[in-house]
Amino acid sequence: MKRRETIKALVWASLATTVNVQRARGGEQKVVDEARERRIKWFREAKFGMFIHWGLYAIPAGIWKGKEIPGLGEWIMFRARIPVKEYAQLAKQFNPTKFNADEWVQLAKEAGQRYLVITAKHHDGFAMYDSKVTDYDIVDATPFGRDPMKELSEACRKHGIRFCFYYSHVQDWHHPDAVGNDWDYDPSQKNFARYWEEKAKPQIRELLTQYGPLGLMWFDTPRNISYEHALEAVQLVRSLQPDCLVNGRVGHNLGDYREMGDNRIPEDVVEEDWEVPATINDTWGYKVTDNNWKPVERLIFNLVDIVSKGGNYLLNVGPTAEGIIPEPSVERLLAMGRWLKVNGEAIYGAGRSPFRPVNKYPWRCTTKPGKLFVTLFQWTDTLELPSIPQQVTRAHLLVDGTSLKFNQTPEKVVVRLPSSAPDPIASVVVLEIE
Ligand code: FHN
Repeated sequence: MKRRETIKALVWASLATTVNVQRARGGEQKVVDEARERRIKWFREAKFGMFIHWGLYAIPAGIWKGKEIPGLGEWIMFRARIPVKEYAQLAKQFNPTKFNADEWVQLAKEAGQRYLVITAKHHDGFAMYDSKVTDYDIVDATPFGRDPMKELSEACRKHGIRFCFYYSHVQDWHHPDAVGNDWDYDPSQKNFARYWEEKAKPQIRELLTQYGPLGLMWFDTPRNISYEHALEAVQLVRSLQPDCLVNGRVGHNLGDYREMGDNRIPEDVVEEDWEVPATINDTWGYKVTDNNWKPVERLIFNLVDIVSKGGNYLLNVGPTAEGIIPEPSVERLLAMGRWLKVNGEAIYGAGRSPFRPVNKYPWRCTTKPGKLFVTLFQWTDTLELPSIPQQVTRAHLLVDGTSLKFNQTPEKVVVRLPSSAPDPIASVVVLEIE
């Protein structure tokens, strides 16, 4: 067999059995890790999650002392160099009386999202849960006085959504020894190990022991964390919740899967397990001036594109200080959910496209044993696919099972399509193969 054919045969074979390896430090060592294989099963099936960035930054919502602060909403403390003492005053105003855990989780459910990751503590250092490690938390420092994480964890359990925490383990602009705040604290005087022992570790422990089983711990901005600290974070998770995944940004490739850059969808298939965190507008934390909402067509395309390349889509919402998820996000998520209700078979638990490079084609292909799901975003008379080594036995529309005529030659497969698109946004053609 020629080299190109061998590669192609391997690609098709990998659809049946994906060889998974654990990425170890530096990537030198590759071993199959059975425990990880078990842990990550749900994540491979889930494909679509809700990210929630919610914290004190939702109060200024991008405006400080009458001035719009450029950049991400949740970075306002850093961008405006707000002193710790001043920023901490926001807690006294934080009273999200419209917060309803059940409504948020129900929205995720209706959107077709299978897991929910929420900021327990972002870089501003404020704990959005009842922490005994500090009084700088939502229960002790705000008039609200409730623990929204408890309510969300219970709602998630009730609705069958995996509950997960985001925790900023390296940056903490409130703590004098953590990374990030050089306007209140002199970097040369910092002792990261002190922050790690007295805040980060005990808080990670709290999150792993107070909210029931977690789907994953989502760490962020590892910066120059030492190998030992990153390993300690992972070991803490492993010792307290062996089934809980750790995302790639814990540092030193020690996570269970790879985290892509924010809103960075790779050009082609990636053979590892991976996820892309993404925004619906531009910011993560609520920002009143950010109305750059992505159209639902783009969001659905992104979801299919990501799944066809082997990844998960973690799509963010930034609730207001009152506890409301902005309406433009709600509308879009509900539209995605409506699409998934009909076409979810092409997404949940689906595997990578055998047609590569993926970006060469206007459609996207996802796979299950014996089936290819081809999602078209522009409707045409015929769908032309490159050569498929197996015999195609049937082609039909996913929406209603209508059979489609097709012609298979060694070079290509041509499927004849009905005159109008079954779905105005994206329609799925199923090919059954031997
Ligand atoms: O700095 C954060 C940012 O605020 C946001 O939380 C994103 C989400 O992936 N992570 C960091 C930047 O990559």
